Amino acid sequence: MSEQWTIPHQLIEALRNAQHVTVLTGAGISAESGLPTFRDPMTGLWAQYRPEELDTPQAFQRNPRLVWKWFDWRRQIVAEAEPNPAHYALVDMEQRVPQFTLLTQNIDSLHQKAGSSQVIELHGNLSRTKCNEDGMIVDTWEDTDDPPPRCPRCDGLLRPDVVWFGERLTDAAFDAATHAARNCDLFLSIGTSGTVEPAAHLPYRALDGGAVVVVTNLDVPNRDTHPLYMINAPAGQLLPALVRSAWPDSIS
Ligand code: BV8
Repeated sequence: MSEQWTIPHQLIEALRNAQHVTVLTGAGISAESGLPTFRDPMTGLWAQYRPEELDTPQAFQRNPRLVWKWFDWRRQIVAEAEPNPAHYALVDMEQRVPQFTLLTQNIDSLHQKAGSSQVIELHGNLSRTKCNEDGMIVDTWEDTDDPPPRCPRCDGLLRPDVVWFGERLTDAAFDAATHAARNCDLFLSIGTSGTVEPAAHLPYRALDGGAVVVVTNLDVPNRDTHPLYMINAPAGQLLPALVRSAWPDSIS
C-alpha cells in the first residue's frame, strides 16, 4: 500500500531545470489502467502459472499452444485498457523538457496510446507478432484451431515480438537506454520492482553519470537522500502532481 508522500522541493527544481530527462517505466505505471503487474497473482486459468514459467523460449518449445494462448489473453486485456493520468503526465513532460527519453519494460503500447512520441521498448511489444524461425515480423496469417498460427513464408511457428527471459534485448534498444541513462540530468524509475536485468541496472548508470535519480513505486520507503530519491506513491497521482508542481500551467 502506498504511504503518505510528498514531492521534495529539490526534485521539482531538478525537473524544471533539467535539459535531459530519462524515464524508465515498468508494469506499475499500467496498474491504474487495470493491467496486472508481474507481482500480482495471476487470475483464472493463469493462476496456476508464474510469468517466468511462460515467458521463456523453453516454455514455448515445450508448449507453444499454452504460451500463445497466454499472450492472446494478455492481448485482449491490453486492448481494453486505456492510458491513465501517469501516462498522460509523461506526454506533458516530454513537451516541456528540451530532451526527453522514455524507456519502457512494458509491452502494452499504453505510452503510445497516450501520445508519447518516441518510446524505446526494451522488451518488445505484445501487438507485434514474429516468426519463431527467422524473427521476421508477420502482420497477417491464417487463423487456426490449433494455435500458434504458422508463418506464411516458412510455415514456422508464430510468437509475440517480445523479449523472453533468457533472450537478449536488441543492441539498439539497450545501447540507446544505457546512453540515455548515462547522459541525463534527471532519471525517473516509475512502477518497476527493478528485479529484471539488464534494465534494473539503468538507474545505477544514471547515478554514475551524475544524474538526480528518483525511484517510485509502492514498495520503496520514502527517502530524499540527494541525488537518490525514493517516493512510495501511486504513479497516477504522483506524476500529474510532479508535472503540475514544476509547470503550474500544466493541465496534467
Ligand atoms: C538477458 C517481456 C542475457 C515479456 C520481460 C544479470 C544480467 C543479465 C541478465 C540476467 C542477470 N541476472 C539474471 C538475468 C536473467 C534475466 C533476469 O533478469 N531474471 C530475473 C528474474 C532475475 N534477464 C533476462 O533474461 C533478460 N535477458 O539478460 O539476456 C543474454 C545474453 C546473451 C545471450 C542470451 C541472453 C531479458 C529480460 C526480459 C524478460 N521479459 N517482459 C512479458 O512482458 O511477458 S520482463 C518483465 O518483468 C517486465 O518487462 C519487467 O522487466 C520485469 C519486471 O516487471 P516490472 O515491470 O518491474 O513489474 P513488477 O510486477 O515486477 O513490479 C511492479 C512494480 O510496480 C512494483 O514495484 C509495484 O510496487 C509497482 N506498482 C504497482 N502498482 C503501482 C506501482 N507503482 C506505481 N503506481 C502504481 N499504481
